[in-house]
Amino acid sequence: TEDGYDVWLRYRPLPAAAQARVWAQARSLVHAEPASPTLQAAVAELKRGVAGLTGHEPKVARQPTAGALMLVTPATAPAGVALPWGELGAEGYALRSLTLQGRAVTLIAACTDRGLLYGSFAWLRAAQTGADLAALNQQSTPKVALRLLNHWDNLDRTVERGYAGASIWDWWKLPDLVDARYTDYARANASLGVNGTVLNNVNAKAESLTAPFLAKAAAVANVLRPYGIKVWLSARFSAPKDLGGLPTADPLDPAVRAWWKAKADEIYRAIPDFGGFLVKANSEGQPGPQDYGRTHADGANLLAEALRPHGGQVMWRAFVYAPDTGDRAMQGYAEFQPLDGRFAPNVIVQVKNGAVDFQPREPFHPLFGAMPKTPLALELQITKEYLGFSTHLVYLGPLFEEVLRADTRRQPQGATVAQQVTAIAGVANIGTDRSWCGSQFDCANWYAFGRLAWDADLSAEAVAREWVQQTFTTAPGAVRTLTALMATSREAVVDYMTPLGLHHLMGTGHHHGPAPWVNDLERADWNPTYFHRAGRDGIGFDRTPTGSNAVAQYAPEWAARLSRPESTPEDWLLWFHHLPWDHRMASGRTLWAELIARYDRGEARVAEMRAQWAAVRADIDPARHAEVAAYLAVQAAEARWWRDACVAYFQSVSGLPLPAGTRPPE
Ligand code: GCW
Repeated sequence: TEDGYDVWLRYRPLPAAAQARVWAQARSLVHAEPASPTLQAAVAELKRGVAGLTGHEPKVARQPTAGALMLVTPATAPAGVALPWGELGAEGYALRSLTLQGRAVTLIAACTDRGLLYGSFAWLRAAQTGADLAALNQQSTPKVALRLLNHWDNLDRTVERGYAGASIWDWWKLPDLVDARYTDYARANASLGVNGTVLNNVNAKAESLTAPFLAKAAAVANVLRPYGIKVWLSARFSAPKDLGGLPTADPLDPAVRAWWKAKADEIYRAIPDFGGFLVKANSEGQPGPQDYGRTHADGANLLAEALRPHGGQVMWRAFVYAPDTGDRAMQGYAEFQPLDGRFAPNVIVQVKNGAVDFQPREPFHPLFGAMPKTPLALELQITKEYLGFSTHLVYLGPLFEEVLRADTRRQPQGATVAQQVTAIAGVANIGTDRSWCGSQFDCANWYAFGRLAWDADLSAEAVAREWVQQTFTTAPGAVRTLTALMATSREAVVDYMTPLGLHHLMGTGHHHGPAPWVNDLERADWNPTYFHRAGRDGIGFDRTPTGSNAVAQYAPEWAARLSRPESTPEDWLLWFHHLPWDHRMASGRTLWAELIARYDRGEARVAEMRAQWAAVRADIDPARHAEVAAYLAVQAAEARWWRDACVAYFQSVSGLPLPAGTRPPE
């Protein structure tokens, strides 16, 4: 049956001609003996992949025969073959077709077995996406060193903002029972180059650092290790009090420092290659160094000191906002930018892509490029907390691409967000659901996260295409249609939820569905009315010098551009400006008419997506086709709900008539 469990590693039989082409290049496998666990994983994947795609399993051979696939490192590469070893580093790989003693062979070459594993997955991807396997000449090295999933998984197996069932980490049965699913999780991540995973929620319980849980985490780490994935844990800042019985968790207290050192030593005894801690501190009620009058740097450096002898790192989150201190979008920058230069070398400050919270569209966070002395991580959300959960089909590749390529105009001149980060983290959308992510298409978001974290120069559209080819079909017409469907899906959700720079209009707490009218929450900066500020006079959040002046947190060139509506990208308009309803838009419409046109366009796009999905029916297995069709029906109803609720509400505020021809909201 096709239930999605195999994600993009399905390896179903290719069309006959393609089968022959693949088999011709993979008749045997040649590799070093004895093979490390990582090399064994690579060889096993190649056997499994080729067998699935062609019906023939390649045999392992000692000497290359014609059509051999050879996994080689500098120590085992055939003499006389020039390979770019110096450029490959610890993770990169090269794929080369060449003739060796008169025999056509393919080299998968890397400096390490991990590189060979990534190269093997790349070869399998090439085989499924129609590359000319007889003339391969590819090379790839990741530019961002740390590529992590962040699980917001609780120890009771609930998942914060999870829409795909329970946590896959079965803490009750671990460490003695190790679910085979962990291996498939590792394979899927390794196929993308994900090299770390934080197992537990940033809203962390101190228990995750107790001996029993460390033993459980160690068992998971043992499964993930051959696949090049390090285990990290979220740490609760008050753990020395909660677990250690100390009277304080003050980062400058010697007993607190000693406690963390001992804890780090204990962790590394259980998990020798432990990655480090992820920390949410003094944010949404979590404990932190400010509880003791200390700074984020004091707190991060405390943990960094404990991890440093072991080579571990701290990812310290910059997602902070306190009630009633002005513009919520400004607080991350305000608290962190002045600390640039004060963090220990093994601290990375982890910054969400935008300054508010994982909205369908946000301008890039002003901290990118603004802390030149501090390594930064980009945090993306793969789970769709604010984008319709797992029922709405929204391909996030374009959102990730948009932020990775955003030009911050900071030194070095013209640097993009991708060029300024040393780590990329994605809040996972994985659970016990058979399809892993709550819907078939949500797996594309896990896939796109990993692929773009490895190589931010890939286009979101190319990534969508290769995902479709591996996941659904290689039939060219269907591939084109589905790639197009995915490409427009993110713009659709922006249009039917929060067009033109609007943000945080979602229902309180759960964040599903429209609630732009809510204005009575206990904290002002949680209210949708706080964000849209609509009234008779107009709509939008003034973040220019006449308002909160958040624009001043950006590079001078951006600050100047964003201070004026004429030079602000229209997609960000109401994020930065409060404008009258009759403000003239690029289309020639008034702002009021444009807003409604965007909501209409979003609703119409979902109708098109349904038609596109219906058109590929013959190329998709019935079970998955029916499932996606049912989800799209829900999305169509909810897009209409969003459009109608927002149009009706904003009309009640603006008091303006609907433009001629507009469907009245129900
Ligand atoms: O997006 C918000 C979520 C919280 C989350 C928080 C954070 C883990 O609504 O559920 O908590 O952000 O990123 O810390």
